[in-house]
Formats: sequence, C-alpha cells, structure tokens
Amino acid sequence: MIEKVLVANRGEIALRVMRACRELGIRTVAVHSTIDADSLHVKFADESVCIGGHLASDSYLNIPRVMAAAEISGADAIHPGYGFLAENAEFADIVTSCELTWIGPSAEIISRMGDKNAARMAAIEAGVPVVPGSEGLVKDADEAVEVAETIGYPVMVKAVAGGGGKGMRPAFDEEQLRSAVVTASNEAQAAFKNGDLYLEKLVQRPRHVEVQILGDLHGNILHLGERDCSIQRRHQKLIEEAPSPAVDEDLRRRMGEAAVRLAKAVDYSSAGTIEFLLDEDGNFYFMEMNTRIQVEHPVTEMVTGLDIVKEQIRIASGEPLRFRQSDITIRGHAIECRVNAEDPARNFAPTPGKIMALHPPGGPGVRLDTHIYADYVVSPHYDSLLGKLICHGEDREEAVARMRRALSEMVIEGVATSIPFHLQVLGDEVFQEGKATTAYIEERMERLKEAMAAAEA
Ligand code: MV4
Repeated sequence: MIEKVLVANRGEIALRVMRACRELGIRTVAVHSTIDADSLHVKFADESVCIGGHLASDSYLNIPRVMAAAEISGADAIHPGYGFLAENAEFADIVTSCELTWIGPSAEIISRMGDKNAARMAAIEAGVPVVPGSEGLVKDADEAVEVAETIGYPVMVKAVAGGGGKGMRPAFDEEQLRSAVVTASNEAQAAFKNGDLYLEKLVQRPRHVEVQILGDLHGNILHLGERDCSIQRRHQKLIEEAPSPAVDEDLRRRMGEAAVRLAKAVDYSSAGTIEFLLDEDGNFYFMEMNTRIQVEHPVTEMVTGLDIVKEQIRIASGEPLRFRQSDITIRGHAIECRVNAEDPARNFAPTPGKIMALHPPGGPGVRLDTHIYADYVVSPHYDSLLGKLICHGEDREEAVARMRRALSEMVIEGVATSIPFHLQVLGDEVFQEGKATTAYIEERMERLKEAMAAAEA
C-alpha cells in the first residue's frame, strides 16, 4: 500500500500525478526549487520541500536532495513524471535500495532500453520488425561503409546512447557516411559520454507512431492503441493524436501485438511506450522504447477512458491489471496541442515572462492540463511548456473542430505562445486530410508562417 508519494517534478505533470494520487486517497509531497516556491505544484501538494536553487542540477536533477526530501517527509513512493530523473536508472535503483516504491519500470529495464542498440537487439529477439541495419555496433567508418554497401544507401547513423535526435546523421553516399560517422560519434561522445554507433537504412518521410502499453508486476501486459506524433520540430512534438489517421484496425492489432511481444520479452512493468516509424507503404519498424509516462499520454486516456497515472500507481503497489486486452476499446478521436511559451513567428524562440491574463477554454470534450495562472512568471530556466490542450470528439472531424474552437477561446496575455501556430495547422488541408509526416514542419512552415501573419493583420 502506497500512502504518500513524493513527486520529483514540476509543472503540469507534477499536478497530473498529484490529481491521480488524490483520487486514490494518497498524500503527496512536492519538491521545488527556490524560484518555484509560488508554483501550483507546491500549492497542490499536501506538503512541500524546497530542495535547492533554480538550476535543475541543484534541485530537480539532484538525487541526494530529492532523496533527503523523501526521507524527511516520510514519503513511501516516488513518481518521477517525465524529463528530469524519469529515465535515470541510477535514481530508480537508489529509490528501490532505500526501500521506497519506484513508480515506474525497474532500473534494469530503464538502463537496457536506454541503450538503443540493446533495445534494437531485444526487438529482433522478440520478432518485432526493425529497420535493416548493422548487426550490433559499427566500430569505424570503413565498417559503416561495408554495412551501407550491403543494405544500400541512404542510411542513418545512430548513437547507441542517442535521444532527441542527438548523435543521428543521414548519409546518401560514402562521402557523407564517412563524415556522418565522425560528427555523430563526436556529438554523442559530448552529449552522452558514449560515442558508439550503429547503422540503419534511412526511412524517408516516415510517420512517428507509438504504442502505449501497461504491464503489471504479475506478467500481464496489454496495449492501449497508438498515438501519431508526426508533427514535430527538431524532435520536439507539437501535436499528437489518437488514433493515428494512418493506422487501420488490422495495422493497429499488428503494431499492438508487436509492442506487447517486446514488452513481454523484456518483462516490462508500469506504463511504457514503444516507438515505431511507419513508412509510406504501411510498414512499421521499432525505433525505441520510452520507459516513462509521456507528455502526450492524455490523448490515449481520452480515447480509452483510462487514467494511465492511476494505473501506474496501482501497478507499483503490486495490484494486477483489472482488465484484459479485449476490455480495451478505442472510442472516438483525441488531439493534443502543446501550448508553449514560444513565438512561432520568430523560429519558436522562447518567450519567458509574466502571464498577465489567462482565459482557459472549456465546454464538451475539452481538457486543459496546465500549471499556469494569471500573474504566474514563466521562468527561462525550465522548458517552455505552458500546458496541453486536449480535445476529444466522436470522430477526427469533430475533434479537429473542437480543437479549433477551444484554441480560439483560449487567451494567454503577457507572453507569445504557440496558439497561432496550432490554429494554422488545424486549418491546413494536409493536416485535415491526416497526411502529415515527420517532414510536415519542414515542408509546410513557410506557408504556415504566411498564414499566421495574414491572420494577425
Ligand atoms: C530514423 C529516421 C529515419 N530512418 N531512423 C528520430 C529520433 C529517434 N526516435 C529516431 N528518429 C528517426 N529515426 C531511420 N532508420 C528518422 C527519424 C526521425 C524522426 C523520427 C520520429 C519523429 C521525428 C523524426 C524527425 C526526424 C528524424
């Protein structure tokens, strides 16, 4: 039995976790940095502990201070949210060693899936399709060229420790490949202290489709369908939806079964996501596994009716899943727009500052997960997410109409936001037809920019 959860995070996800705890009758502890003393996650919690200065390394990323806060507050479990320490295997290990309940997958799984080559090998082992590529690591440019000549150009060089697009380089010929091996390895060495690389064939204009799974501590694993997260900019997702307009019932079943096969093979527990690339011919390939609750989890909640964070807590408490795969049904369609303190007209430059006025949207099928309020100061020290607007409809057309309606109701004054960008995407025919790939922003941004300028005039 979990009685008190320390939430090792801030912002909207800290509120999201505390809401789940409250519904389950569990007390909550907030940790915060000095500049977050007035933040909503501190007010939402039953108690709070200031753990350090504004730098994440002094507070939200500082393991000894988070552990000290757990100790003095008497918390018996820790939820890491996303980002910060969520996929830090050492932290998960320390939490467990201190006999606290870690609300997430085991440290071993976090560590194994954090190695992208090991994750790829696990997928192959489980019979889950991967993009053709090297068998394990490539040790130098000569070996990379050898592999590329067998699988054919173009190829993608990837860092085993990669993430967020870092340490990843496409190459269309031998010359590009030789330079890609050097730049990808150096970048990965600098970012992750690990320059090891592997090679895959390049999938051009793919969609990013990911499958949400839940696994309990008794070996039961099921999937909650997919999310389409193709609308990204520099590996930052901007809009997500469930189900994917590119996935039919048969593909959904096959991708879901593949995700569950992999999760079973690695004995996964808690909520997790299996990320796939979907090519233009409808083939899907395993990319990586995310061992955390994700920003975009609400679209899955809206179409399944489940509370994924509550399920994570029940799982961590040792409860078996209360449903089977056949109990999971996808109802209607949900879309999430990430509302960021960024100016889409100025290359999405961050716009920290004070929120001078806020009018949240509402009405049927509308959910707003946010930590902001009038007079809240958006700090330049943390990510620029102000909130997530999620709209549900009986079908995609209704969800789109609701989102456009809700976005136009929403007022945030004081800082420029990504709302004007979202309004243009939602009105764009490529998006409306469900045809956006991961190349969408690159291919469409000029038009969207012009449309934003025209709308403002
Ligand atoms: C790829 C790819 C094309 N071919 N792998 C980006 C981050 C990581 N999750 C995997 N990524 C990609 N891997 C092969 N073999 C293209 C991407 C990619 C991408 C993937 C998902 C969403 C947006 C993307 C943007 C650029 C590249």
